[in-house]
Amino acid sequence: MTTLRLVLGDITRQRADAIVNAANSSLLGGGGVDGAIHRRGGPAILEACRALRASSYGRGLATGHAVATPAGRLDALWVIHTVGPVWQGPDSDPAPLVSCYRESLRVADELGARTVAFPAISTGVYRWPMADAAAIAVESVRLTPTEVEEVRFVVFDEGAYGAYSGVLGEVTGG
Ligand code: AR6
Repeated sequence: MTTLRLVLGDITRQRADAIVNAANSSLLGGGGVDGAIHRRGGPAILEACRALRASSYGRGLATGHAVATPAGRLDALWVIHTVGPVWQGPDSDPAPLVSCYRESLRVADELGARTVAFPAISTGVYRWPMADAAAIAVESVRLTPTEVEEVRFVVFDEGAYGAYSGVLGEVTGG
């Protein structure tokens, strides 16, 4: 049974076995969560990402996929990098965003991670509307079989907190 929690705050301040990064295909950093993770985690994360690009991920990480690196100086063992889809308007296919959550949990299971912190993937630079992304995030985690004991959704502002708490309330009936 996986417990779902909601936290308002900076994901780079979280203590968890794994922290999920809203990365891009290059795996070489960016803004938002990605920039914050690399800044606070230090150069070990980028070194590990470069090693991935030099080996199994020569063409980068595809949208909806996930891969882990060590977490450097973060209060975590691993960073799980995943690439969300860019919002293309109301006809956007949610499947790649669902896949980010499913694949991140699959990688977490491979690592033996029991606590995993997720940001609101795709809702920043990639512009996915928060209410829709929150529903997809919660539903995807709820429907993914996993050994992870705690999934923590870490959101950055009150609007996102409201969107997630609405969906989590519906899910738990509370
Ligand atoms: N802690 C928690 N949430 C945060 C933090 C933080 N420190 N910083 C931002 N957010 P984004 P994306 C929220 O843009 O949309 C990067 O350049 C933010 O308010 O980080 O998947 C990558 O390299 C938003 O709700 O991710 C890619 O190129 C959410 O996290 C691209 O952005 C996600 O915003 C990925 O875009």
